[in-house]
Amino acid sequence: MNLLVTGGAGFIGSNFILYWMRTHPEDSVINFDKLTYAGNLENLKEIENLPNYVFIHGDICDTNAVIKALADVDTVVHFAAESHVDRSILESSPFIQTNIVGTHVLLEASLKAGVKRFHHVSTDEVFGSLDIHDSKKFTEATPYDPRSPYSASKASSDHLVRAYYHTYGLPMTITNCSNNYGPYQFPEKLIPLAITNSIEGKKVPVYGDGFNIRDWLYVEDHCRAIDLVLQKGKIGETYCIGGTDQDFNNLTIVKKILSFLGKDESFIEFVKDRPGHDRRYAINWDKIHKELGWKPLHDVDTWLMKTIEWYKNNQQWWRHIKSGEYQTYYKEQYGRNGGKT
Ligand code: NAD
Ligand code: TDX
Repeated sequence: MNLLVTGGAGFIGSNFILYWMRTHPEDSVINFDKLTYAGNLENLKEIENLPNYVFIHGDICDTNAVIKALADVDTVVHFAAESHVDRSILESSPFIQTNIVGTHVLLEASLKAGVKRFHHVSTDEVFGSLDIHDSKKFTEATPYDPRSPYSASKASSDHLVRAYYHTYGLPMTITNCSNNYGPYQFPEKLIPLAITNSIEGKKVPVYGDGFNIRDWLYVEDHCRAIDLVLQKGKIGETYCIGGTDQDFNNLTIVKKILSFLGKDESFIEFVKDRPGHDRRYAINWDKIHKELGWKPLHDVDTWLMKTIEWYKNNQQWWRHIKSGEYQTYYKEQYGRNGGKT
């Protein structure tokens, strides 16, 4: 396969490229990335000199650059996005631009280039919020009900991808997955923020009462799922991908991290809640399990410990990030006093 991976310098995209080069060494990969604050070519050091890997510094909103990049491509795997909910609340325009307009540019160009597969990476957040006392889970049939500028922009992109399939026959697949965690995740998201703050001896900010629930998916399990969808998934279909069978609220996840790092609960700091904070996400991943044989390789504790080990062993990677522009964002998001309640 000749793949174009958009957003390949970000967290999931770079894990996906590293995974792909390892498991499909005969394939070629073009990484097309704008290198926003979230893009980091450091993540790809170990493969950057391979003859079948090329990096293109480009914006998915730039039609000419996208058309040029697609010249010999048969498969597009679309990760590029603005991905952080809190940033979408502070300023939504880049989310509309990249996630909606950028996806549209990519769809048009992919259709014209005649790609054999357009795989769109989306999120469970498009389905809205479940009740914490409910046992219901999101499935491929759950109606869309996005509630943040981020999830609304991702929902729009999903609708566009489906429209290009139904109207023009673009051969697409979509995956809607839950919260990812693992190596190379930017320390603005809960798990890497909690791990790195704890290592630094800082408090971990927990929004609201900490009872919000997320479904946690280890990034390598996610990459394996996308691989299966590309190899065996049905054109036009959507697959939900989740990482757990059981609900874990944010407090439980943070307490696990603190305990694995030998810290006590005094490191938890309850801060002002996120506006419109979705209460619970939970994924029923029966379809991808039954149809494609996918399941997570390990449980959350095992993957969480592996993730913590990675952050302990790669401090230069995240300390460098946390010493830059990140500090301005952190102050704006958490306030001078840490946004305490
Ligand atoms: P990320 O923020 O770590 O990386 C995004 C990457 O996209 C960066 O490398 C950035 O430079 C690039 N990018 C941004 N705008 C671009 C543009 N206009 N043109 C080209 N490149 C651009 O994101 P992530 O966490 O790796 O998420 C990847 C995808 O997976 C996103 O589509 C996101 O919505 C989806 N997703 C993420 C999660 C999660 O938990 N992280 C869960 C579900 C779905
Ligand atoms: O400091 C924090 N304190 C806190 O309590 C942060 C950053 C988050 N939280 C809470 C909010 C959520 O309930 O933790 C939970 C997880 O938050 P994030 O890591 O910001 O992820 P979330 O908002 O759930 O969205 C993530 O999963 C779905 C990704 O950022 C999205 O890109 C993806 O689509």
